[in-house]
This record gives sequence, C-alpha cells and structure tokens, in this order.
Amino acid sequence: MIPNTASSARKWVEEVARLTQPGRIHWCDGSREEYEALLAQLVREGELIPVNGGQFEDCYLHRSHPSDVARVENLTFVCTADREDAGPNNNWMPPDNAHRLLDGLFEGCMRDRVMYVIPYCMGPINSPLSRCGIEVTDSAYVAVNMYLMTRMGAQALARIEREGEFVKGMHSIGELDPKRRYIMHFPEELSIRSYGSGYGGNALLGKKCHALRIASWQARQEGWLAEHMLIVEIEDPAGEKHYLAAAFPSACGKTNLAMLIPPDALAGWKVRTIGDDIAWLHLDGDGRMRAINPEAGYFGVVPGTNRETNHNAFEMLQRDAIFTNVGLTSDMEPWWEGRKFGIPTLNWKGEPVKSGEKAAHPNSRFTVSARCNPSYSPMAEHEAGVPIAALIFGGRRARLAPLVMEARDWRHGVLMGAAMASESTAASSDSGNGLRRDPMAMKPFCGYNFGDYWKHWLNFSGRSDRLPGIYHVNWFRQDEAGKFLWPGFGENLRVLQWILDRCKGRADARETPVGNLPRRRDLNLQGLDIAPEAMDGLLEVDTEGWREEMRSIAEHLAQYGDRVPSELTSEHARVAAALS
Ligand code: GTP
Ligand code: SPV
Ligand code: MN
Repeated sequence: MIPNTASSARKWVEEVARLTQPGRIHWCDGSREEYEALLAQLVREGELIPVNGGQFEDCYLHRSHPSDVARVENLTFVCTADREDAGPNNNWMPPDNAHRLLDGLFEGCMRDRVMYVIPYCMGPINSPLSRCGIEVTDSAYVAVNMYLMTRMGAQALARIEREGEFVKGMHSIGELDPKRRYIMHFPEELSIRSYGSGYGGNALLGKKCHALRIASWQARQEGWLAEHMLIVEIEDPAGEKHYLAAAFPSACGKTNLAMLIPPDALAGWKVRTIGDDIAWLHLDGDGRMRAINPEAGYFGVVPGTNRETNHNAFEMLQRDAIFTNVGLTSDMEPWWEGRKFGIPTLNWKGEPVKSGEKAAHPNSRFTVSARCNPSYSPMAEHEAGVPIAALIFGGRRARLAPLVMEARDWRHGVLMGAAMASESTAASSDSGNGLRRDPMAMKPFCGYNFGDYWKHWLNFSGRSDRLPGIYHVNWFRQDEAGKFLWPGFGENLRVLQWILDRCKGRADARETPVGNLPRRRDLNLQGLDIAPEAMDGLLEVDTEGWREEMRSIAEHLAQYGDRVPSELTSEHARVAAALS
C-alpha cells in the first residue's frame, strides 16, 4: 500500500513525518479488517465503549474531551495572501505567520504516537467531479470516522497517484487544549492544518475543511459550487423522480429532510437520500445543474432522533454506528434527549445524570456509513450526479420568515440566500446567541469573501437558461408560547410537493414583494391536523416586519463593501421599494 518514493503523496507524507516525528506510520488501506482492528484498539485504549450488543450491533460510544464538543468558528482561519480574498466572513492570518505558528505546534507532536495516513476521495470514486485528499492524523478515532464518512484507502490512493494533485490535510489532536487549537486553511496551496481538536468538522478534514472551504475556493475558479446542502430524491405517485438540494444552517434539519418519510396522506410518494450535508453543483453540457454528494456517510445530530421524527436514521443507528457524546442507560444503551424511551443513568461525560440536566450533549453526533441508510438512493453513486429541479434555502426563525416562498428569478433567489438568517444552535461553540445572518448556510464554511461568492452565484444566470428555481422555507415558526406552528419532519413533504408543482407550472401562488407564496388552498393539507389560523400565520407577509428586515439586510450586505455585486444591491433596492 505504501507508494513508491517518487510519488508526490509519499514525498509529502515523509515531509510531514519529519516535522511531527511519529513513532510509527500507518497507511490506511480502507479495508473492513483495518476498520475492525482500529475499533478493537480504540476499545482497548478506552477511546470507544461498546454499547449494548443485544439491541445495537457493533455500535460504540466515544466521549470527547469536555472542552471539545463542536466546531470552533473563532479558531477557524482562511489564510490567503490578500486579506480581502478571505473577506470579513472569515478569520484571517497571513499565510507565513500561520505556517510558522503551526509548524511550532506540529513539531514533534506525534512522538510516541501512530501517524495515520488517510487517502480519501470526496465523491464517487470514478466521477470526474470528485476530488481527492490525504489526511494525516494522530487520531485513530478520526481514522474510523473517515472510513465511515468517505471513500478512503487504496482506491483513493490509486486515483491520487494517477492525478498527482490532492488536498493536503495535516491533523493532530495535540493536547486538546483550547488555547492551542487552530483550524487553518490555505486555499492557494490546497492545504489544511488542524491542531488541538478531535471533534467533527474540526478534525474530519474531508468534510467542512476540504469539501466546503477549500472546494468552494476551487469551485469559484472552475465555475461550479460547493454548498452546505442536502440532496434528496423525490418520486411522485406517477413514478417520476425529482431532485432537490437544500441549504439549512447546522442543526436546522438537513439530515431530517434528506431522510424524510412521507406522511400517510402522501402515501404514493417515495423519498430517498442522495446526501445530507454537502452538495457539489455543476452545470452539465445542456445547462442543467447537477449535484453529487462528496460524502459517503453521515455525521448527524443525535438529539431529537426517534422513530417518529426520523425513522430511517433511527433504523441505521442500530448497527455499525459510532455515537459521540450521548448518555448511557443502565443496560449500556446509548441515550439522548428525544429518543422517547429508556432512562439515562450516565451523561455524556460518563457521570451519573443529575436531575434537570441533559444526558446527551446537544451537539452529540452519530457517524454511520450511507450504505446503512434504508433510504439511500443508488443515484448517489452516479458519476454525473443528479439533475436539480429546485434549490431551497432555509433557516430556523421563530418569527417573520413564512413557511415557504418562491424567488421570482435567479437574482432574487441569490438575494434570498445572501440574506438568510437563523437562530444559533449547538453545532458551533461560539456562533453567539440569537439570530445571525448565515448566507446560503455557508457563514462558517465559505473559503473566500462572501462578496465574491455572491458574484459567482449571480454569474450562473448568464451561463444557462435552465437553472433550478430558488425557494426559501422555514419549519421553525413559533407561536407566542414558543410552540412550533408547523408539525415539520415528514409533513415537510407537503411543501416540497408545492415546490415541485410550481417547477412544473402546476401550482398556484400569490405574488408578494418578498416572493411568491402559496395560499392555504394551494398547499396539499389533506389529512393534516392544523388550525386554519396557524396556517394563515405561517403564510402571512408582515409588511412592517419585512421593511425592518430589509434595512437589516442592507447593513449586512454593506459589511462586504465594494465586493458586493451591484446586481445584488439593486435587487435589494427593488424588493425594499416594493415593500414601501
Ligand atoms: P448539521 O449536521 O449540523 O449540518 O445539521 P442538519 O441541518 O443536518 O440538522 P438535523 O436534520 O440533524 O436537525 C437538527 C435538529 O433539528 C434535530 O434535533 C431535529 O430533530 C430538528 N428538526 C429537523 N427537522 C425539523 C422540523 O421539520 N421541525 C422541527 N421542529 N425540528 C426539526
Ligand atoms: C455542521 O456543524 O454543520 C455539521 C457538523 O455538519 S460538523 O462536521 O462538526 O461540521
Ligand atoms: Mn453541516
């Protein structure tokens, strides 16, 4: 498995080893045997705890360091030569300084540790749209997660050897000290250096670091898009398949929508998953937008997952899953808030549960291969990707944003995406409290200046007249008492049905200054127990509230100065004028 000395992969790995001084180097071949041996080793080291072997087959619990439970946006940097290229949306450091800082941290950091070399492919192994990388890490937990989440090992290495180019990712858990923790990106060098965290997006470098931050940079140069989007296949009762891609911020419902189970009233419909977190979007030769999911597994939010909310996810967690930071029952079963049965005895830190405290961490996660998903679509392996009928943006907003609205055209849709806002969640340790703007759900993930990013989005309209429609949804509207107005989950298919019908010119809408909205009668609400007043609230347009919103959006856009495309400011002015 170790490539010959002339190989660029081998040379780079040797260079890293000279810096980090590992006790031993392990080139991962990606075999099941290797995965099982690593699991056994992690169990011996106490890094993984096997959970109940009766109900759960080959499932494990990992408890992360209590200070290392989510992405750290304050410690995540994009290091471009010109600060303006990273933009106000990213933390920035001059590349030389960043390298010096990280060289200091990485120097000798793997002494007495094993250095795992993980060649991986993001996307179907033979797809021309896929991209490869190598992650070097001293964490076996990262290696087993990468096995479940990416196409890793010998085949990926063969492709890297063929192509000669790959994204270079260096990772060490270091001392797991938040004061010595950095997640650094060097898009101009196609490289990533992550130190001091073993958690999720900080450490599984194929995911947010490569497939979003570095890939978004490459995508701009090459004319495609790398987005924080799920991709879902919807088969209508006539047997026709449609594909939607949707961007919601972290912990705002992508995994759930990607695995949706149709409610009884929509029994003829079938929903299958292509991807639950990341989409790479390309225009094909006919001007149609096509999407691939670069990932091969899921790193999903555990709390709230049960048979009713996400039956598919619940099913796939019964075998070959790794849980991170959930609680345990006295029978050693994994337990989390919203699981709906069982009683936790230990919390996510392994301490006895105290009353009133959560047993699972709110950002506790499961890692599982996509192959375990009962609703996994074979089209996810398709090398050309799936054709996208509509793009959907959405946020978690208790007020104002209606259940669904349609952009009048591409430019309006880009404004909808650029203006997106969402309430903070546990997926990041430091995204603040309350509402924040999260353009296209990419605030933590866009590897370059948002102004340039919006321009890149807008440019698509000059390249094709077959672009997907753009929509905005909000499953999270609340009443005065804080109760969700919309039942969500499976019932969200009713909204998707309206979107697909609109794409075919088969459904009606009313035009408003903020977009086209369904009336109550335009939605399929058959068999749904919802008060007409709640429905009216979900579909209202509060003109005064929207005027205020447009003022706030203007301030948000102005932060990006002269990098904001004029088409976007004029589109904003058009909507604002229509509201007054
Ligand atoms: P990341 O993996 O962080 O990118 O998150 P995600 O966007 O995939 O979010 P996910 O589907 O895991 O959902 C996050 C939380 O929102 C879970 O606790 C879900 O139970 C809850 N949720 C998802 N969909 C809905 C919905 O339609 N309505 C309501 N009320 N809650 C939902
Ligand atoms: C997110 O936070 O959007 C995730 C989890 O999908 S992580 O891999 O930690 O980024
Ligand atoms: Mn995500």
